[in-house]
Amino acid sequence: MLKPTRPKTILCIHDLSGAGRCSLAVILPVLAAMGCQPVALPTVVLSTHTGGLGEPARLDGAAYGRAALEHYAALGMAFDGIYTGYLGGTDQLALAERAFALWPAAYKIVDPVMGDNGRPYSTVTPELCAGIRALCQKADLILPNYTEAALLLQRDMPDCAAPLDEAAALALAADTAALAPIVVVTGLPMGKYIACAGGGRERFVQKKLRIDRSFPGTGDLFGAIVTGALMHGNALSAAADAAAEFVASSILATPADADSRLGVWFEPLLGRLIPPAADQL
Ligand code: PXL
Repeated sequence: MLKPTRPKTILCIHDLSGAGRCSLAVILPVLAAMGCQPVALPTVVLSTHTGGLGEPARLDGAAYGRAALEHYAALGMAFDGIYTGYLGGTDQLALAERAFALWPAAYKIVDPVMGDNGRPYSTVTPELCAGIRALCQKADLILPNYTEAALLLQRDMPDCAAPLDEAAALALAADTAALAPIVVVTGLPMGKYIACAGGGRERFVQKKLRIDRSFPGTGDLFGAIVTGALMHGNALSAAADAAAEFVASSILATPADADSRLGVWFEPLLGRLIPPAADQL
């Protein structure tokens, strides 16, 4: 019997939305299924995400998060990765900055959650946007969607209905990679395909047949799988391909009459993410 290796430990700094299948509610099960140990640091606890389910009940996590980080540091915990997402405000942004300072050797993944479909989220102020841009500059990998790439580059909001060609997708990824060593830009419209593009050390465009249904939380699903796959030593393009495939399968597994505000039905597919046991390789 081989001795088990310590699971990769990833500090996850995102909101916890109870209903609606996004952020930590998606990231924790995905990373655990992939054999990683996620450590949750909720930036804010919400009854639901903010995408069309009314005004959520809200518990601010900033003071809790500051104390939790100091506790983990006092315990001498080490993190292989730090993965940040929805931050809610500048107090929550400070949690991500503090974590980066406490664990400089961790692999840092920033999903600059700020908007979608050509519009910033209502909670995103110019100050928060500037802070998230600065956080990206401290990251190893950033995962903006098409809208967020434009926000990071201080460009006009994109027309998400106007198709990009491959050269434009690669150019956008390369421009965004000025902020961090590697980048994957997601949600790029390419005619009947939807694509993600890698920039920086790896350059690629991956197209998936477009499924014209939109759900909250698919960016979190994508980011969690990329994170888990990279932690296992996969190349970025392979990680992005696996993530895009799982997101597409989860959308297809969601009945057409399901309430799209509640996200994709990924739970029955989680088993696909479980790595083979070392003695079965
Ligand atoms: O998945 C993005 C996301 C995360 N967290 C919260 C959100 C959203 C998108 O709407 O509202 C709270």
